[in-house]
Amino acid sequence: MTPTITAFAQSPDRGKGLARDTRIRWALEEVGQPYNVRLVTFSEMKEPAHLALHPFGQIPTYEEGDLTLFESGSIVLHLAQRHAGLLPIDANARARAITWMFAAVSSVEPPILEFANAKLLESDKPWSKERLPLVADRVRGRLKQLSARLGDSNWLDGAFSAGDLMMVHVLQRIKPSGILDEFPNLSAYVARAEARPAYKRAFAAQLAVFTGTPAG
Ligand code: GTB
Repeated sequence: MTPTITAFAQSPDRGKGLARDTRIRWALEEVGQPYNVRLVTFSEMKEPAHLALHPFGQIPTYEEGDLTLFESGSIVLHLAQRHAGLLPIDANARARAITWMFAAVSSVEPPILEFANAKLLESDKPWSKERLPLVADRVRGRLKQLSARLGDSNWLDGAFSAGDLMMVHVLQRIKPSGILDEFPNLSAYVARAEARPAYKRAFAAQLAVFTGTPAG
């Protein structure tokens, strides 16, 4: 059964691939699964039909037969567990790859989101100029640790995995700030992932929603 995901009808990032449906599209492309997309407006997301799928009225959601999921990490894990290509076979290596998925959403994404929100929602506040450097330094602190762990490896633990997919998508959100470039091995890591054909297909598909032209 072809799954259906939800995505922004009009993504605020104007097709830059930063909204979380891109993670799901990318995972689906990596495992070679076709999918349908239902586009939702901001007001539709808050209506009962969508709230039945997503308790917080957000995208993305995932529907496959009688299974409905929300939370991008859980959806990517579901795909990685059911299809080959995103998790190692070896049980310990698999557990480590899943650990990196959790690290992405619970250790790296929070300071990056704090920074994004500080820029987007607080820049008009009188204390913003003083606070933003502190928030940026918290991002740097976490990226420094991640950079040290990655070292000169291509991926976080052996072959590319769902852990890398989640981590790269989290890191992309901080790219426009220039902070990622302060860590050349992390910039190269993100660029390596963006060069994957599956990522390119996912990016093109979400961009096509914004431009209104079908992807390649
Ligand atoms: N923890 C959830 C998950 O991982 O799935 C978070 C889901 C989430 O934050 N969804 C956002 C949403 O639906 C879209 S992705 N927001 C609408 C709302 O809450 O009303 C977050 C996002 C939004 C915009 C940009 N951007 O413009 O760059 C990037 C990412």
